[in-house]
Amino acid sequence: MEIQLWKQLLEPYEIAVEEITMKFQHIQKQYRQSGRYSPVEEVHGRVKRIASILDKARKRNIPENEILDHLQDIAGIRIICQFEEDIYDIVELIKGRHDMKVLAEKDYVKNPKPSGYRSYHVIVEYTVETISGSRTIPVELQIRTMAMNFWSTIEHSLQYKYSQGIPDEIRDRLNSAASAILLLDNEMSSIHGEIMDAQNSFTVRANIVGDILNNIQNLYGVANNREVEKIQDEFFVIYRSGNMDRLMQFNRELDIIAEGYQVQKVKRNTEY
Ligand code: 0O2
Repeated sequence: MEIQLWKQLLEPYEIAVEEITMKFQHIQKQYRQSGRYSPVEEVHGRVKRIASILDKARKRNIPENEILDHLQDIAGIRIICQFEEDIYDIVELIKGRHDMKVLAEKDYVKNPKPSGYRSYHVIVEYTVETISGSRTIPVELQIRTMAMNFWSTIEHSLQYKYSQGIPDEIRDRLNSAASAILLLDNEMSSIHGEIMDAQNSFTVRANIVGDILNNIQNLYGVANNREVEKIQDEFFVIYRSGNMDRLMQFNRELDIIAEGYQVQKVKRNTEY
């Protein structure tokens, strides 16, 4: 099949990868904007390269004209999270969506592959609108922790390097690295609550500071400069004190002042 034709056939997969990646980025943004911990830490997407598609099809004896019917990971999304628990929250989140239907799932977290590979795979059916109409295609979502991702990225590149098979000595080291990763994930899970509390209070604080700075900036256009400078100085004193209650109280008072001038926070700063 010509490369040009392949490119055309892969267009719906490109659209699906772009859309789903963006949707998960929005989920992360929504969590963070509302000051909540996001189970989604990072999202990456890719369409399998034509050479890899042909390679996989050849290994499985799939005729070229049937490849798209048999390969379910041509469109792939990787969702990275911090804790093993997050993986299962994300799986539930996927199952609750109306824009994707779960076709299959494989839990390599609870049942690791003999290689030591751990990750949760969900195959969903997803519909995209193209200029030639709707196309429903499978998309593979791989959900894993940062630690699992680290291991599998290294192991994957070694698979490429040693196309005839990873030497035993390196395989042994990969196995002990896999055990260390498992231990790391378990350790992190055991202090899950502590870490989440710290991250949540960081996000809440960042949102409040963002709101205050926004209000101060907006007040500069309408209020007396001396008055705004006074507010700003007061803010810096409270900010440096690190007292969260005072910061929240100051934010509420400033909201009332800004409301008086009708310049109340136009835009919340969501950066973190
Ligand atoms: P790429 O380059 O990432 O796209 P099979 O591939 O035959 O084992 P199946 O049914 O295609 O099985 O799906 P499975 O087992 O769920 O694995 C699909 C994808 O998971 C692989 O795609 C890898 O991305 C990842 N994966 C599975 N096993 C391993 C492993 O042992 N090590 C690493 N690093 N990744 C793994 P591709 O097409 O193999 O590769």
